[in-house]
Amino acid sequence: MNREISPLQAARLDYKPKLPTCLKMGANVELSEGLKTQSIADQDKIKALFPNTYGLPIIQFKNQLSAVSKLINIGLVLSGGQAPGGHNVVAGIFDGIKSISKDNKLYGFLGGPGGLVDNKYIEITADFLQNYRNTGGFDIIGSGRTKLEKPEQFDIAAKNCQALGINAIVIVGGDDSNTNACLLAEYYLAKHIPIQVVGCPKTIDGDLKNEQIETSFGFDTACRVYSELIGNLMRDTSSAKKYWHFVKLMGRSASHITLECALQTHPNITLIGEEVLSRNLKLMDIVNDIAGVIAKRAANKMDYGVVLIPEGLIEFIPEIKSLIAELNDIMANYSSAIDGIENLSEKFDYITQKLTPNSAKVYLTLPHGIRQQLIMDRDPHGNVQVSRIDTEKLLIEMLEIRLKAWKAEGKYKGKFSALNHFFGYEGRCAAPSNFDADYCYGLGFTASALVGSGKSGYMSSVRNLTKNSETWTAGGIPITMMMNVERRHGEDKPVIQKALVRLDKAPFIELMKNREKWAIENHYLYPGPIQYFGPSEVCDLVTHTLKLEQQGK
Ligand code: FBP
Repeated sequence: MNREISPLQAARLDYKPKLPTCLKMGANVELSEGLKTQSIADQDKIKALFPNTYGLPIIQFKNQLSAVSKLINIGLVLSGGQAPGGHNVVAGIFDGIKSISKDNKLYGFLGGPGGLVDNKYIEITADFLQNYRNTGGFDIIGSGRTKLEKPEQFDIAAKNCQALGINAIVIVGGDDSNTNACLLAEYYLAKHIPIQVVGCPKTIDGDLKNEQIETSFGFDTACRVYSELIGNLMRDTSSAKKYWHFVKLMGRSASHITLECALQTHPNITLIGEEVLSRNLKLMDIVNDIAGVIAKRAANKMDYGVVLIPEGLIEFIPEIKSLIAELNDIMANYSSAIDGIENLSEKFDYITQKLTPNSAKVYLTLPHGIRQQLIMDRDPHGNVQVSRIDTEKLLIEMLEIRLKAWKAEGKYKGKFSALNHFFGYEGRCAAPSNFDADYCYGLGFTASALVGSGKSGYMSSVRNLTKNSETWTAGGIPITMMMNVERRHGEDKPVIQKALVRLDKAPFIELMKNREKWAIENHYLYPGPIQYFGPSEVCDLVTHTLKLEQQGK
């Protein structure tokens, strides 16, 4: 292919990702199997729903076996939001199966889980893959958010796979997609359909992790990209000293990205959704807290600063959480009536009448723009699309009113000029850091080794990540082990438990220790761009979150 690439792209194509030692000679591995496992909660219910995949042992790879050629054809699906490193998962799977037999094949289903059902695929060959190694994005085969959870879809997928001679599906996705991977594995085992299913932990949000999965891939790179940009804003604002920058950061539910970026850059204010919920803060409390810091800095002649806001904040504010839950029901039951109302005020009136008095009051206090954003289409999982809600603008609007009032009362003597930003999509497809490049390649290779060992219902796992990659370990974690039962859209569903920010754990405690100091003085840190070569190139420079969480383990 004759195409123009940048010097950095060329250098990254040549980068050789590191593998855990146990995989260096290939994906034909000897296994060490642990004891039977159980789900984190609701054991009886999960066991009943997953009779064939419940209780499987944790697997750790040991030594390499002598080369045994096995026929493995894998069908790959990239599911959900993009995360840096996805292409290296593909490369790891490809190199892994080829290390078992050069005749093995990798097929990529196009556009996410939908491609598996619609039978849209390509064969991934060495030449084709060559241009994607160590690059960001999921553009190699595309991604999508179609839910794969119905037996009819499972049957069609099996038919499509069998026509291609595929004997295993690897699903690269977040908590919901891996839950569905396990449903698929269970279904095929129950029906004696000879297709294994293995998952890979992906999401920049960092909320697919637990005792066994140390981090999801993409979190490292995305946080580094955002932190570079936040550092740049800090330099700018401490030069001109005239703007408050309100930065909303991706992370649909959990605030891990915001917390990590705060630890990397030391902003003046960091909001953490999970803390808002636990302190039962109202929107007005949050506004008052921020206004307090702005007033204090103004008293020190610092009419500038940086505020970090997780995009999921709005859903953690108790009064808005209840409002959203009611709106979800209204949207589900009356969507065509609502769509039919053209006049916006009439639309708001119609919705307000259907809300409980408390929620109606909250809804009516919100600016029109936010009211409208709260009734936009839900994603295929029924979630509000928080990346499309301008929480940062809402806070600025409310602060302008509050600070004006405080000025009139003589409580604030400053000038408030605010700019809003949203850092989300900019970080999801960056070329993976060395950490993500290595981690993802290892996850893909591990997925091949799990398939080669005949396993199904497992998530690929590479551990010991705070150490040098030479000492990383690899294996598989039974997906049922991460599950509990949750109420989703009025039904009890088995799901992988989402990892929210824990207020009793080291990363949040680290923020708390420094919060006051960072608010009033300037302790800005400028991490700069991701370094693929040079002082921070070594992959054992991991995120603060991972380092702090793994400390003492
Ligand atoms: P995943 O959970 O699928 O990894 O997606 C994460 C995410 O990037 C969120 O941070 C964000 O809210 C959402 O995707 C945006 O979704 P979309 O790409 O559909 O706009």
